[in-house]
Amino acid sequence: MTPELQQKCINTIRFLAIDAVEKANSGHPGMPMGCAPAAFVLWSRHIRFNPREPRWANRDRFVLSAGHGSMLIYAMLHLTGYDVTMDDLKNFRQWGSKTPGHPEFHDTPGVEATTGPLGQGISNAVGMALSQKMLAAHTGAPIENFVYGICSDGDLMEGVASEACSIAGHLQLGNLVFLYDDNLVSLAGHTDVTFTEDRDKSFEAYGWHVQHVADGNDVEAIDRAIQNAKKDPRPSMISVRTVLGYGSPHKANTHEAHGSPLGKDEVRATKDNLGWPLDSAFLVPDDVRQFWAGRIEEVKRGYDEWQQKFAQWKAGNPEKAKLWDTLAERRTPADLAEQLAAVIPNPPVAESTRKHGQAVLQKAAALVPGLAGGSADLDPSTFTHVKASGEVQPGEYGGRNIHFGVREHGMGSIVNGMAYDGFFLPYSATFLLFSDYMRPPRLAALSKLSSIFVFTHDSIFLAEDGPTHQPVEQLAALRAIPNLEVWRPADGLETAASWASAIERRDGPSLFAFTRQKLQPLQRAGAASVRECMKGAYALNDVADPDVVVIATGSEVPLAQAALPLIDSKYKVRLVSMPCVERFLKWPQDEQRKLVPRGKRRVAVEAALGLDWYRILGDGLVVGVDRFGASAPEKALAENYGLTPQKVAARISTWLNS
Ligand SMILES: Cc1ncc(C[n+]2csc(CCOP(=O)(O)OP(=O)(O)O)c2C)c(N)n1
Repeated sequence: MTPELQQKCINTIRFLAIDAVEKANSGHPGMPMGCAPAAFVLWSRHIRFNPREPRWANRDRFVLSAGHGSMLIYAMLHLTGYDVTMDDLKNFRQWGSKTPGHPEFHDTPGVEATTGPLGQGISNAVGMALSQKMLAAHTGAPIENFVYGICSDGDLMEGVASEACSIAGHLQLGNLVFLYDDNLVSLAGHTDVTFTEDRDKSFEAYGWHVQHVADGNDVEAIDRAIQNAKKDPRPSMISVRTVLGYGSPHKANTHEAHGSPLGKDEVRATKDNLGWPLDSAFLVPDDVRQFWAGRIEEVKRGYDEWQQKFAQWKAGNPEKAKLWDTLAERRTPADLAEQLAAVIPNPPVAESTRKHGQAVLQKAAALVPGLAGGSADLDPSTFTHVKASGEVQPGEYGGRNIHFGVREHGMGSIVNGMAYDGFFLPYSATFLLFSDYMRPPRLAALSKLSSIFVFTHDSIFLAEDGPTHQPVEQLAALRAIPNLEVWRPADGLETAASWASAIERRDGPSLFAFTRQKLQPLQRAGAASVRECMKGAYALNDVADPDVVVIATGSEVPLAQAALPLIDSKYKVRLVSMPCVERFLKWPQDEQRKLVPRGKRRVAVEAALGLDWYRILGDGLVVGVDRFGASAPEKALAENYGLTPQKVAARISTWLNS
């Protein structure tokens, strides 16, 4: 390839980004302008892909952590033959387009992760790299790929990136290669006012291999660094000194090039400066197209060769091939829920739902080989360690217990990264209060990932540890996330239903709120069915034509059941257990009304802030917790917060009679 053609290829990327941002009249041109040479090197010499099969198992993954530079990846996907057309580029940031403002997993073939919240992409990439290491170790399949990415100053300033990169270094994820767009400029100005730590030392301390490229336009130097990175057994960070908005005579190296169109005059001046046809828009010169056509052919040959190798491996390893298919297709037994329910003691015993969760998880892991995860240094409290599985350790990826350390945010993002990758069904675990340190459930919900978030110690009734550890408003906040199913089971059967539902769910994440404290067994009329619990709500005592419906979840179901006989006897009370509000709200309206009839008085009992209950209660009563908790034994808390059977019954009766 001549130096002229190479330069043309690079400038094509720059001007596709510039023109799309200009046409949309919004977006971020500066990052793609600076990173175009790095992107060119990555896709023309390293990344192995198949545009016809974007989810090819052995593809190299690419994650644009600096998601604001989305036009960079859209331009690359267009040039490399993915189903991202020129019209799609022209529709950048428009309603229903394949080219939204920030990359979104389900919107664009070739986009591996939804990015934009800085720090997430690089942390997801750690999860993908771990997933591929584990896939290779579990199956022995010929996995030979890398997870590449580009991150920015903003990414590395975010704490979540430090958490995830620390784990990546510890676990020696040598299949992870990141380029750092080290342009010294962020959104509001130069980084000398915010970010002067020695990044090299930070990453070396994490156990990464660190290299520098002094000039972001030096294609050969970038190439050499990537080659070195691939040979090194550690994860790699290649710091590339780029110029934000490179080529723009008046805006390069200023934050003005970061997040707004260059403007008509500056676009012309930039075209003039870089020798690009002045009146062109969305230009891809013929020889540039030809070059990429050649590259597509080249990677196709690599794809064909690998597919052959893979087919041979499968033929020679029927057992492992079966495991591969089980993971790839996420096969689960048809009677999963029943098998999980069978591990619950019968007749039921007083137990915490975290402890029930432990028993269910052991069985689930035996039935679902892709189930893998761990806690943020809380296994002895969350009970989420799988005894029959090995540990994931540096250089050893054949286990399924992952030790995330005290890094909740990183854990959530790594779990999402594994879920994006799609082979393992990942779970995290910590205390419910620390969901405040861990917001990735939102991105999992947005991206329709099957991540599972286990939270224990789910109310003030964790007791003596006090209000810093006692969740109050967290359930309401989590239930406010669209497409997240929040399960708060009341006993072993509902716990089995929660796990079964989460494992079977294909269109979004699930979250569990398990108790620390033991719960009295529920009084169930007749044989209870796990499938009924999986619907998310059901009546525990079927009273025809009730005057009042009391809805409870988790630890407050046995409490409400104990309160029931103490409520003013002139009222007929139906008690509903609602382990998953979101599932109930998906029922057809007439079904909902059969369980919670229209015009009847309604009460919710839940040891949490009741904000979210008014969706169902209307002007009903919430018996909950509307202030911070306190450090005290469980009994004293129940007395002082009005959550004894007597006090709950008295409160409901007074309200009914008022
Ligand atoms: C978590 C998060 N906080 C804030 C933002 C808003 N934001 C977008 S880009 C950016 C910083 C841009 O600086 P840098 O990462 O260096 O990108 P560059 O300007 O070099 O493209 C900020 C603060 C965000 N996207 N995510």
